[in-house]
Amino acid sequence: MALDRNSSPNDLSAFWMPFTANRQFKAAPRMLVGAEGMYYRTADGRQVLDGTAGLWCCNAGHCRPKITEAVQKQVAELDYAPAFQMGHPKAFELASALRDMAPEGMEHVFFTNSGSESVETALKIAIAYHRARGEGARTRLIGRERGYHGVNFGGISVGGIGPNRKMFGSLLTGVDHLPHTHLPDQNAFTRGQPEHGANLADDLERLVALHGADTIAAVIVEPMSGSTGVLLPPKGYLERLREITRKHGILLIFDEVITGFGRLGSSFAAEHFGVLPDLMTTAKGLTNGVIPMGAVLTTAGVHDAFMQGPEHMIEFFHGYTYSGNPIASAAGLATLETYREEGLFENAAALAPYWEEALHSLKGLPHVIDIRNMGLIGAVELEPIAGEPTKRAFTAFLNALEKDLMIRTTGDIIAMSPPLMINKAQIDELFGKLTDVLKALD
Ligand code: PXG
Repeated sequence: MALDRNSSPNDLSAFWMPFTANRQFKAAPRMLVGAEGMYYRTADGRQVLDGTAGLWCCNAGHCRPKITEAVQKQVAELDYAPAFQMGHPKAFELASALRDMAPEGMEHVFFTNSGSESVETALKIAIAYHRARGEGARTRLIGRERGYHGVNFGGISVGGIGPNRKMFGSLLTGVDHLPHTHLPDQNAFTRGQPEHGANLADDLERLVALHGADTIAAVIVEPMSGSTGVLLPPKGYLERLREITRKHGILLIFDEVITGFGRLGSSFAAEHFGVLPDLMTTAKGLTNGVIPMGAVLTTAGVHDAFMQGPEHMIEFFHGYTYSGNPIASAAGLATLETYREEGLFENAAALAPYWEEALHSLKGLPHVIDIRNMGLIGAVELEPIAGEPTKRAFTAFLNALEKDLMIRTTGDIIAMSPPLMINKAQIDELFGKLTDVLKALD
């Protein structure tokens, strides 16, 4: 009998799985074999409600016809075109479409293949930008504690998650960090942006005094931290960061890999919060997760600084074999069309209050020490089991899956970010199941 690799691989040992407890997984595998709309299908035929849009990326839901057809058509028409010194129309079309949906002032788009690559690209643009303008001493990068900027060396250097950094040597030099903005004592159970903590942005003045503004290239932050447990910017915080960076000629990079493409009910967090950075990193929802792709958006000022010297010369010595790949570009165009045609960002904005209400109804359940939300994002922080951090939330994740609900956990925080096509009945289904899971937790 032919082996059905779609439902049951016969050997799990070769695949070293990313960010996974490999031994635990392989002892009790959790396989997804299909998906449609809001639901995954498991190998044993169950329909699992997707509470996380895959990994925060399938914002339009799963196997959406327009995106599927665009990919199928493109792969048969132009499979690949060299990314360097050659072009193909769809990459230009997608860049224009992105510019059009981005906040006013974002003018140019550099394509990558992931959020991590977008971060590396943005950091390199920032350093090279200053050098191109004759300020080559501006090489320092400033990130933030608990920040997540992917897993490459630049990203983990500016990132602030201990376990993602500590095994990997000395990282980039010349990096410093702002304090994180998670203040549970003052802000627990806040709906939306917390009141306290804007002053934490002033720490940037301390770093400027310490290092000298003329050595600092850029500050990179997630406007809302996702993977570190849904940490919202305190009211006034991002505005303050913008003010201080502008004052000192430091570029501000918003890492919008999670917050981009409707997650907060707006195209991007920059628009949502009314703060315009100099660069924005994106990925994930750009292609609905269907084909790997990322993009860095920049202002005209940043881009134009590179457009000098002889015209036959390459202006920026950076790029990837798959930058603007035709199939990814086709997927991106169809994804943006799907968002627009179905009004998915508007749906996210319209449902956000209902989502908030349902989420905060979990207050008072066992072990729940904080709840945070914005747009279609929610987090439930659990009291860790003494001496066994992460175990309580991981158990909740496993138990939720038993009840046909997929959530994400980071530390002892449950994070949820459903596809933006979710409806009220599915929000009820999600929080109904999660309530049962939390009530039964030890
Ligand atoms: N920046 C941010 C803000 C991210 O959230 C990346 C960069 C890196 O993207 P890539 O495409 O290289 O993975 C991310 C990725 C989770 C989770 O469950 C979050 C991410 C990835 C996987 C899981 O929190 N964020």
